[in-house]
Amino acid sequence: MINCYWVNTPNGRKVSIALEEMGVEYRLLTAAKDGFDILSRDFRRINPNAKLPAIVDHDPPGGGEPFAVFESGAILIYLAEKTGSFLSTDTRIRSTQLQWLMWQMAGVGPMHGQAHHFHRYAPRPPDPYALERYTREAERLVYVANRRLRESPYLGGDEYSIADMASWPWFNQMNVIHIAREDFPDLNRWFEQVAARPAVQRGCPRLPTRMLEPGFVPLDAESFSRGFGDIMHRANRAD
Ligand SMILES: N[C@@H](CCC(=O)N[C@@H](CS)C(=O)NCC(=O)O)C(=O)O
Repeated sequence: MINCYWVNTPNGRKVSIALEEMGVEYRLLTAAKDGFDILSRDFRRINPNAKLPAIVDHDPPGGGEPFAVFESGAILIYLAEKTGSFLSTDTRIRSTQLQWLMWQMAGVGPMHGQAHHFHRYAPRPPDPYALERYTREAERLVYVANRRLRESPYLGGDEYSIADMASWPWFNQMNVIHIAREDFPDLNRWFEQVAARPAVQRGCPRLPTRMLEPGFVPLDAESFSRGFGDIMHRANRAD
């Protein structure tokens, strides 16, 4: 049994999609339903970075104590290796799949994440330079993906892999940052193909329309502080 500490965001959905694809027995735990606090010392024993997602495998390969994994990319690799699926054992293919996974983790995630932040949550009016910088960089990465998917069925090559699971949830929400997926036909072809997979539909249930629409989301002072402000920073500075 794997406990998955989860939040319904693109990083969270990568892992729920992977768990569904790989047929692993798991339990999704959310802060609201299960009462954990990512800013607590207890949670930092699972994820020292105090973020979601994170997993605890109660039946790790080789046995022994339950094993915790944080960072969505590391979780995808761990699950792929545990189940022997969606990550090739051929050196070249595996490297290509990992290159596109790392590209997502180091590029698409942070850049689209910051673009989402400035479009949705930054105290208004957002800094125009920050808004432009992150939106343009996010868009540049979409061009890179579109070109890649013109020459290759999937991001990691001929086979669907954890590289696709990592990028798909982010490309599902691009209109929030005013990038229309329909303007990128090769990316769109791949997107629809992945969207049709039953495991993807189970791991990423249809999102409420408000999550897919552009627009500022006002947060009350406490939610803002816990997510982005003083409460979050104070908790992360504490021993
Ligand atoms: N690089 C990390 C990013 C983790 C991250 O920033 N998670 C966000 C959600 S996407 C988070 O935990 N935010 C605080 C919260 O949701 O309460 C990963 O891919 O796992």
